Amino acid sequence: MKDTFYITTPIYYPSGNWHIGTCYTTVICDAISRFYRMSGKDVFFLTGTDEHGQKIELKAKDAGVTPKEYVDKIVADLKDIWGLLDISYDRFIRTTDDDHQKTVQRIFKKLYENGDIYKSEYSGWYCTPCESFFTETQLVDGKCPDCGKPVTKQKEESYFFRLSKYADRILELYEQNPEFLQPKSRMNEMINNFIKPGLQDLCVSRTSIKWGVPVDFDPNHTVYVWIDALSNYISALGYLNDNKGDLFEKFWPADLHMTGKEIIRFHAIIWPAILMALDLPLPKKIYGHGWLLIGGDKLSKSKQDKINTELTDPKEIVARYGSDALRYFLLREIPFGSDGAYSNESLLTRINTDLVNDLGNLVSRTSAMINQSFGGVLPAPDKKEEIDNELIALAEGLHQALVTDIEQLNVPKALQDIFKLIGRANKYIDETTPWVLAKNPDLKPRLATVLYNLAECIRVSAVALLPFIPKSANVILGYFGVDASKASLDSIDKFGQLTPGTVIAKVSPIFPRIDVKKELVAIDEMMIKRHKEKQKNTEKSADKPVNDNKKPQGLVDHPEEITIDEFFKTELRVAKVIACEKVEKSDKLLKIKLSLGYEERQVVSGIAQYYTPEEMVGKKVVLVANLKPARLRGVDSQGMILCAEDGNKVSIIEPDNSLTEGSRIR
Ligand code: ME8
Repeated sequence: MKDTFYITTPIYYPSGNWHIGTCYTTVICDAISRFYRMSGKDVFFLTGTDEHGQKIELKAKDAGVTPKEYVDKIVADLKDIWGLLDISYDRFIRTTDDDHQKTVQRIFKKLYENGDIYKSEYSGWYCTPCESFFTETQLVDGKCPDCGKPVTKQKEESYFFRLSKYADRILELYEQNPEFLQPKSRMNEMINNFIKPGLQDLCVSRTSIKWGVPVDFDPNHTVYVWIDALSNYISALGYLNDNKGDLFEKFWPADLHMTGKEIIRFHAIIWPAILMALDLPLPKKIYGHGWLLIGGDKLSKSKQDKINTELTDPKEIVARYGSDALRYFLLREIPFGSDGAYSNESLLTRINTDLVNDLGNLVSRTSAMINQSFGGVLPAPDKKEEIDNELIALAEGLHQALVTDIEQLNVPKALQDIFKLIGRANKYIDETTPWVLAKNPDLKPRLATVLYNLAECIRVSAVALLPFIPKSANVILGYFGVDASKASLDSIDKFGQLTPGTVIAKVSPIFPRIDVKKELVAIDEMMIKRHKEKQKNTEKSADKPVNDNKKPQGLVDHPEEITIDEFFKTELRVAKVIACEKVEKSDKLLKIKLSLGYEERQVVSGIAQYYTPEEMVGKKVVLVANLKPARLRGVDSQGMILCAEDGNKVSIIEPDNSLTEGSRIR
């Protein structure tokens, strides 16, 4: 029987637009799954969505649809994204799936019958309009954090899970299995911040939330979030299910639960305690990875609306650069276990440097030379030289290096190791100078050896790349006559597997080169335009005039009328430019430092084509001082400078120079 490997992602909340942070965990799990499948293991890769709870209930209400209708749409979108990114999951579980809900009810009942769940009272701050409980720390100025209305102290009958009972066993688990929770630092965090201060029993049902799995023996109660969500890892395998096959026996315990670091506590404390209470084996490893950051902040569903010129929509990135470019970036750029920064520039640079220059060039140069010198037919190698042995040794050692990297879950290191071979092969071209060999017919046997070795390096690298960038690796192998669907990792243990005589077509560029400077400008313009349109639309829908046909008519497109109070919402102030420079790699943007007298501000303005930094310094300008902060090309902007636009001319509005900095303009 094959070795098995069971790997899971968190199940995601379908509560907003998907972004590349969500893709990060799933792409890593996909690469690991593919790697182990290619190593001959029987892999089960689970991902899915966590669809219950109050947040979804409220969002659906706002959208005027049922919770199920609301999540169906967002879940379908996530499945589309997984399709685009070639995610090879074995099951996509939804907590609204019937079999999952049945299992959750049975788990709840079993825990109740065992005495691990008991009925008591939950006490907290209740907001009547939102029908929600909040803890003391969740309140904002003592009021509801959602609607800002007053809250009252209330009690609700609830079921509780005896988490406190399991504290010692969890500590024992950590001691006996130092590999259980990784990276290692996370274990100390769990012990010192949560277990040592004392675990509290956990509230696991609510009567105030209806969108959830009903407790079947007490239907006033709904199973509350974490028992529902965490159970997906066993319900997906058919645990406590009438129609279960052999998946649970085959794959449980999980080999790896991969999660973001913010939900490690639930996976490393609550989940093991639930499993202990159910008398089930514990997962072998839990890994809490770091976050994808934009401008220092965690990329999240709720922050996506902030004005920003970074691309965060996976569909858009895939449409512009292809799925493998995004997969490669996520797998390679972010140091595993730590946080990593995302910017358009880092994405484009990574694509150009590694995929276009290193990999793309190696493949196109080699195929072009085989076409030029051997009519597109792979020649048989002749005698080996010392330099060949070094290259071959590196290629033959790659598989083992990757096994270690993936065992340690160090995916970026695995890619570094593959690109070490690709880099070495490119250097081998420079050292062996095949274009010189091609000029001398006596050196044809040597040329054949060099080109054969290069083709072999491409085969080895492309097979090794299949788990990470499956589409492109597949295409490259196709050019070299290898059937990727049958390629195993063992096939790269031995150099010299390509058959001489194989026809090798001239490769068209696998990854088109990107003009980074131009592309960054294009993205900035597109994103700024999009934000403006969005703003316009929200303004329009928020404040529809009662009598639309009273709008002034004429050649100029007049915006809607506003009241004086609305106008005064805009805080306009006189500001003095105290420093100014161009935003790096942008033709249009200036970074301007302003003094308001009482404070300094930094503003990014698209006026570089009309004013030089030198011209700007010393000018008095009108600043929109209460504009939401934005990030343009990775630079923070805290306001906007007023300009007049006249055809192609743009001119700054300059208040009288004698006006004091910070003066209010009305
Ligand atoms: O927490 N960088 O769902 P969720 C890296 N339903 N990873 C990120 C990320 C970022 N900026 N943003 C999100 C939940 N993620 C619960 C989980 S599991 C039983 C229940 C990834 O939609 C990361 O894996 O908030 C994180 O843990 C997960 O999305 C959180 O997704």
